[in-house]
Amino acid sequence: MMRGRGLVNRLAMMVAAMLVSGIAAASARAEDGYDLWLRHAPLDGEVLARLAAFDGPITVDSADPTAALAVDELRLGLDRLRGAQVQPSDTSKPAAFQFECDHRGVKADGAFRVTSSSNQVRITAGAPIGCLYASYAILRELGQGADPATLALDEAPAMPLRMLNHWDNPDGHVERGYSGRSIFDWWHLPEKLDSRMIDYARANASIGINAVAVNNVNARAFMLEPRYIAKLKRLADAWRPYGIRVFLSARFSAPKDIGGLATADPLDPAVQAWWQAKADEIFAAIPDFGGFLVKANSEGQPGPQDYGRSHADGANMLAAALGDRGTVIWRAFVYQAEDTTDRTMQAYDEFVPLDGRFADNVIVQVKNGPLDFQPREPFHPLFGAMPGTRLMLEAQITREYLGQAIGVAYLAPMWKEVLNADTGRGGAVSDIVAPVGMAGVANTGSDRNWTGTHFDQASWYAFGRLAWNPALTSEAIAREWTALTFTRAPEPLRRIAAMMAGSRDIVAQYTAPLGLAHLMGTGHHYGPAPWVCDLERPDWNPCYYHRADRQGIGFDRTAAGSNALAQYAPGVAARWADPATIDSKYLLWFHHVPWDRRIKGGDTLWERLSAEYAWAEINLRARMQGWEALRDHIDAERHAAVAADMARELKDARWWRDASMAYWQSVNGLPLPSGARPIPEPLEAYKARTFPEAPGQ
Ligand code: GCV
Repeated sequence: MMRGRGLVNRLAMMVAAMLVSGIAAASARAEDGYDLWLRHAPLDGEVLARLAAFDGPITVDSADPTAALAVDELRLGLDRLRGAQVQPSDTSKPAAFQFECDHRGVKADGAFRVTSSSNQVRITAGAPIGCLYASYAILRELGQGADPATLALDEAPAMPLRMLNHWDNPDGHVERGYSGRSIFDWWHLPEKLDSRMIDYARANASIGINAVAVNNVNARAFMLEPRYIAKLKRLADAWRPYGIRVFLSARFSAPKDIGGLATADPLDPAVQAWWQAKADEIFAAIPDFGGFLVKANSEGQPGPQDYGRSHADGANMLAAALGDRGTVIWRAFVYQAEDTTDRTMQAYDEFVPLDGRFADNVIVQVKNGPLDFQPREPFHPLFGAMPGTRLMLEAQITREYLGQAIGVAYLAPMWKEVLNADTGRGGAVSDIVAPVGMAGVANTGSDRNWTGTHFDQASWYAFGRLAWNPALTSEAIAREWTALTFTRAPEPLRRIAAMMAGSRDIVAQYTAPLGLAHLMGTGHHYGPAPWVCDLERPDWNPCYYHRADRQGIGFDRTAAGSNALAQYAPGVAARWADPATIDSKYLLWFHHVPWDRRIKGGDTLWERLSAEYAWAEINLRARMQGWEALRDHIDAERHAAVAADMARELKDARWWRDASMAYWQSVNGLPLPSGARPIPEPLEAYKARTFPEAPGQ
């Protein structure tokens, strides 16, 4: 009896202590991924002991709401890191964490400095947002096991605009979304604000994201109506303390669609007045409104060319309406149905002649490659080719063409590939976009873990970290994210980060080997369909891109073909001009190569193509075994979820290989290379597969 009562009392005391510390929910909560990289798993051992000396209060010199959040976030994070050992801070002691959020010596753009001594951490920032970023940075360091007594950070964001673009529709469907429904509850706004909106803002602020375009670039004009402005205002007010400005995707024809005008011609004074009044109305509700994101004259969207005007005419008209209050982000993702010699060349052809003609508050947003977020593309030739225009990089975090939240594809290596690419025209892509910014097409949704798979959180994280500092390596970011999200134990951490590092290459290997592109299913973009050749627009057909015939495969973009190579600086073009020397990952992007041509490494093209698929399968199996070996280091719920993701990816990779090889064989008439696994089903069986249930369409 006595012993039993003693145990009950001890348990009661533990529960009380947990409630005091505010961690009850955290420790009781299953690891379902909702907390992202902000779970702040309790420290132990020596690292925890080092934190004990920092038991004085947290002080701040500012009454600003963002400064208050900096304190709250740090306190919450420290409490969680201290786990069951947390004590209320000793207010008789000097400050353990001292914030100065209005420090003249630090820039006000979010920069901060952190210095520390044996029992005190001092944070200085030029503005409260710098203090908030510093809180997250301190927690990031401590969460990786850093010694609080030796913290020394001096950081500033490399890019002014660090933005997420949501392709979320007002009805809750997300275009190219694979993680549930939209996180935005337009139905209940503005009266009700879902608490997820705050968690979303925290997650974004913790990685430095400072702008969000809330709606699809395939925009609905009614989102500019007063009732939507009221909804947007509620979001803007909620996110302001986290340093996040809202942007709206604007439909160019809105003056006609909802404004009662007969035209949306950007040179028409009535149209100009309509946008001016609209901008004034939005700024009256949301003084720090970011501006408009516009997809114009692309894939059926309206635009200035409908009136014989240029992209610059359209963008500048909107820019004048915003004035110095906001920014127009004008997308360079354009291609016309009529001009189909080589779709990858159209943006360059349309935009380069407009260089220098965009207003100062216009940014042209350029996808990483010239086609469309394929698993692998060379960098977009517009980077470096428009020195008189502010260009920002558009990346896709959601995996439209990279497996759609199935399996693992960590995308930082892909973005680093483009950021590091030397344009041959005065710097790397990162040099060109760093003064402006980077946008990522969001992969968030209503799924409990936000992103469909646990590992897809890593790409969201990495996107923010790279926009903050493009010099970070994808490996370092993977290690950081793994420590915060899964485990700090060095060996499992090393193995997980290594798995992540090669994951995108594996997807490219089985969906787009050797520089092939756009081989996926029509509409939903899921799975292989290289056989599709008869869609109404030539440049929507996989055949248009792979150009496979009896002799060979690949798109000739040399001078003998479309000459897209000439859009690159001569030094860059020279690197890719010769099929014998080009990096094989771009071989079939730039060259049409005979099936029997011996390529780098000695195999024939046909043998090598077959081998790429086989290697992908081997890599995926090895990764599954590697994950299985980590079972004891990962909580059961997330371990099982990831194992299931990996199994599905292996199945899909085998399908990609079988269906693709069956089709290539039907074109080239060659036997399978020796040693290749037989193809289990006839080509017709692969062609017959349909996926009406595929999400994101
Ligand atoms: C939002 C690709 C996608 C479209 C997307 C478009 C774009 O074509 O498949 O869903 O539309 O890119 O970036 O505008």
